[in-house]
Amino acid sequence: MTFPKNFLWGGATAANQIEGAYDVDGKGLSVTDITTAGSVKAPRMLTYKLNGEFRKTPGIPGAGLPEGAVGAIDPNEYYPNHVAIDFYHHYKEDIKLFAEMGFKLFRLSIAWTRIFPKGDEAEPNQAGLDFYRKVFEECKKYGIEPLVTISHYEDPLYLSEKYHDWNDRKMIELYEKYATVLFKEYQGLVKYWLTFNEINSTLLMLNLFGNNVTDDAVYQHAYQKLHYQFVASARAVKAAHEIDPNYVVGNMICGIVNYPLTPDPKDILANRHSWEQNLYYCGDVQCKGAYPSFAKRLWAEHNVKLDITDQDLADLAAGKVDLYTFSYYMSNVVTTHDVTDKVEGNFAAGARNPYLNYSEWGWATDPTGLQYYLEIMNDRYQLPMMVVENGLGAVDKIAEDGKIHDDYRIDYLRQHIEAMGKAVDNGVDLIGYTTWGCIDLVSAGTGQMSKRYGFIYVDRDDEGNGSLKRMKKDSFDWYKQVIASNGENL
Ligand code: BGP
Repeated sequence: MTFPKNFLWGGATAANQIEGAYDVDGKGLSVTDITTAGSVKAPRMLTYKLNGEFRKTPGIPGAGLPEGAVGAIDPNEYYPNHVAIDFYHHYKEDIKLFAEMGFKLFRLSIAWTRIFPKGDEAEPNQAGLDFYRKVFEECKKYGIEPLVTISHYEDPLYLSEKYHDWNDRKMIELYEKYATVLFKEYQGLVKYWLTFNEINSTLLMLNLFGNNVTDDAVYQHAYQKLHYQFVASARAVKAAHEIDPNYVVGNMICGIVNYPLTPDPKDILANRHSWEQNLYYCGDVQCKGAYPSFAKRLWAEHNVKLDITDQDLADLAAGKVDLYTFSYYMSNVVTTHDVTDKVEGNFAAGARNPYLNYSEWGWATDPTGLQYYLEIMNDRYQLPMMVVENGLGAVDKIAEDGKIHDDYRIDYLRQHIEAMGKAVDNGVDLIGYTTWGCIDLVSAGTGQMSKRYGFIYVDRDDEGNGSLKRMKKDSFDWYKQVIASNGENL
């Protein structure tokens, strides 16, 4: 197993899950700033609290915010993202620790609301631009390349309410303007960009994870939102290439592998169709620059009629991504049969795969699925690839010797790195790997701090208590040795 010589090892985060300082230096409210902590079973991204009451969106993160949601911050409520791990004030210390592990790549996102607080101002907020400049300069000091997600589930709340979660083509130009500001501002400091985090989650949420949305209006919203995001993404790719031909711009897909539960041909076909809806639909548009032939079937199934112009189609063709990136945590099974053996958890529900073990949150550990996914997508798109999220969310305990012995995390990562190595040996053009939550952060799905992924422990609990002190876990030294040996010494 040999990883390419300049393989980009590193870690990944998102602004709203690490930065805190949610209202500092002119930042506006993001949709994530009004979400409170959820629970193991209730995916938080689908829930928000307004006037003391939990409400559910129609199945799409950020969708359906009612009038009055803007400014609905209850002083008596705990919002985990408001402080998070306070990366805003600890970034130097944190990047130094990443450098000590030997990171070549650090994935982070930019909070749109630091740059444009409401999302549609004429001029960007200078303090927001300055913050990310300082972060990128700090990375550069250590030879760490930033990998920047332009939008990671953190739309400006003002825009989300005004345009009903991307249900208006006006969002395209606002996003394009925001992205263009970034491409101009950080030229020379950033090379790798991702347009939208897990863009396909809009579709995944509809009928995976125990959601069984059948309402055509919800599909209409989901596909229209995606169309506007595809055009916004394509226009951003084009702008990036015009501003700097060296920019490498990728998509980002939530890479959940599905398997048929039985050899019943009906299950095999259902599984293929789930790949089409959940993975290929977004991947094809962003990598091939056009809608796939099965799109017509998907739209017809739910009477979806889309606002698509000829200019949109030209934009899609002109804005193909340079890089295919994805997150990978688990696999699921698909069946047309009734099942009794089910798994339940946060973002994981349905039939249980008897060959796999499940985490406390119901996520199946499946390294072979990662190899399978890499080989399929390499074949389909023939693009360089990066795994930009992967890891094990687990509760860590400080042992009597004052250390954190997270051998379970090391085991999980070792198996997945081995799987990537096998894919590389089979010819997959894999160029980078960033583990999710390289430093402990607020869980997106639950709002918990106790669902930890990091090599670096952060002293903060689910209620917001703790000193925010950073501590190296056992996995810290292990990952350092993995990077130093370019994946040989696992
Ligand atoms: C992905 C998101 C991340 C991250 C990760 C882990 O879907 O892109 O933001 O949070 O999942 O999920 P969780 O935080 O729910 O454990």
